[in-house]
Amino acid sequence: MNTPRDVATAEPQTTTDVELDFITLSDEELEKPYRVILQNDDITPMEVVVWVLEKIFEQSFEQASSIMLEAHLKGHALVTILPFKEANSRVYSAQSRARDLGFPLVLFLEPDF
Ligand code: TYC
Repeated sequence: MNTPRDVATAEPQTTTDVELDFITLSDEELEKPYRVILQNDDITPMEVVVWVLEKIFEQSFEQASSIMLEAHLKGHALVTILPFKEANSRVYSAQSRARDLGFPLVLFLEPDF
């Protein structure tokens, strides 16, 4: 039997395998337009999604609410279309803001070409 002391000093019983995919984009691809897609989840509050869209994607409250509702109802929604670097940086900022508040909001990119 483990005493509490044994438990506290035991090695972790689980391991985590992380898979990373790296993609390389040419200069030409970096200039091309990418769709920023908002993904629904069951946890992030609606008002947090709207706030993130307003702050990071400079959407009006009406636009942000409509995009959030479309994602909520259909699973995902188009937020905006931007060149790769700008799109990627906004996705990073939006997800960071959501993480800071403790929510798992996800946005992703799709080539629009
Ligand atoms: N489905 C979430 C809820 O009911 C709200 C939500 C909407 C979350 C859109 C993410 O992209 C999203 N609280």
